[in-house]
Amino acid sequence: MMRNGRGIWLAELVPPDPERPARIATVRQVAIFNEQFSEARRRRGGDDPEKLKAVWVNLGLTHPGLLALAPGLDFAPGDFAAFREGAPARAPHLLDAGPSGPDHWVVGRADQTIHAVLIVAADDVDDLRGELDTMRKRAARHGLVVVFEQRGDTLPGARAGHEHFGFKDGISQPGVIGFHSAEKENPEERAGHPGTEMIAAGEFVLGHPRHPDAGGDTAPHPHPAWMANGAFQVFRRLSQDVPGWWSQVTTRRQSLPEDDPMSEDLLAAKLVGRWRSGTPLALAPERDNRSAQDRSLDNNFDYDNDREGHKTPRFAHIRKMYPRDAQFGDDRRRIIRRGIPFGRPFDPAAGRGRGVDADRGLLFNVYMASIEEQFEFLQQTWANSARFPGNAFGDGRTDGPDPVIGEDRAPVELRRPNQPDVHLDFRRFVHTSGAVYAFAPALSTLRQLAAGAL
Ligand code: N7H
Repeated sequence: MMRNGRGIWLAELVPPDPERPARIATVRQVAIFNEQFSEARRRRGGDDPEKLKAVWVNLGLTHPGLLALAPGLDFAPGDFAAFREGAPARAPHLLDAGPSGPDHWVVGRADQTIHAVLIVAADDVDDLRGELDTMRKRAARHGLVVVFEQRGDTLPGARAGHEHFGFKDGISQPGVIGFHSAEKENPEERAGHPGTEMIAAGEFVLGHPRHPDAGGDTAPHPHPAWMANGAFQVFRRLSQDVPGWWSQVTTRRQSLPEDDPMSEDLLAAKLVGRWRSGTPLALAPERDNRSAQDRSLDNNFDYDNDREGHKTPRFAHIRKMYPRDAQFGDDRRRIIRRGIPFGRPFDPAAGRGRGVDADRGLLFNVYMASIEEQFEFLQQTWANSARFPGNAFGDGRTDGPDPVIGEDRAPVELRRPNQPDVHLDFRRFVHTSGAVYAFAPALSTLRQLAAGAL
């Protein structure tokens, strides 16, 4: 039976009766809609279909949040240390210190108790306002407090789909076995998405076999039955200093000899691993041949023929995050990224709130089966470490940390054929301004929680 305001609030979002529709979207509903949307857009020659609009609600619960709904809830046989301890306690492992330290966060600080992360996504701004209004009233009615609210938006006009530094985002996502269909000729690849590897569902949701490790083991992560089909969620509010980033690119370019052929654009692409348009350096190492490039091939590459990092540096953000090389066991490190920019684009001529006076960045929001083995590993062991992948390649070379999200003051080694290596120091222009670790339960579990049955 429902015991408190929180339980009643949850029951309004997710009625315990499975016959009654829930306000929380399932992954499958969203996937079907996205498929229809893409199809309609194709039919309209690339324009968004006006009639096809939706509002989606997603709910993640923190460790204290789950316990508030179901006191004494049993997590055995899992450990879930990162989730239990929470994001601020884990910050030192991730080198979130100084301006990125948890005391400065606007959300997720140790002195804020957060129970839930509610995401409301809509195609239409009035629909969004309407849904938020309903959500706020419902929360107030049941004595819930909105600790923090953050608006996120796709950037306007030609910047749509790009993040604030100007790079196209959301190009590479894992294919999920049993959810996406595989290519008939090559079942390891997602149908219609060349280069997109199919990964076992157990890497993203609990209760399913994992991607085989080096010894062939596919055992799912240990978890209690109520966690099956749920995913861990890492939310990070990452502030970006856009002018700082680009002025650094300019000054570092200027530190190279005048006759060096490296353009500022190429240097920026070397830091990310893709040109601003999204074209990967692996396929276009000298200049962005976007018009000649088939967009569907933007993911169809690996770094096997570029061991030295002459095309895509070994420190480049996308290479650090997904080395596309089985020897790193990266199939077990993938994450499903569902981020969106916050703040208005940097455009100082447009007046207040558009220049350095305003905060802007990425609402980094990702899903996975293990926070420690996926998000934290990527940040700590690959992004922050100057010695990855040199140490793993066994050539002992130190290439530098990830210059986008890695440790501040990243000294990186730029390697090019027939030229001496160039050593460049990069400050980090992304800082953490909030973080919450949550768990997004399956709908059936939310119904049980709402019924007070767990
Ligand atoms: Fe990254 N950026 O603009 O530089 N990211 N990222 N990221 N990121 C990616 O390939 C960026 C962050 C990953 O599959 C692209 O889809 C920025 C964190 C992963 O080849 C661009 C921030 C973590 C991938 C950026 C930021 C990751 C990826 C290319 C912070 C995890 C896929 C788009 C403000 C710890 C790699 C694409 C692959 C891609 C940027 C954060 C991880 C442009 C600005 C914290 C796994």
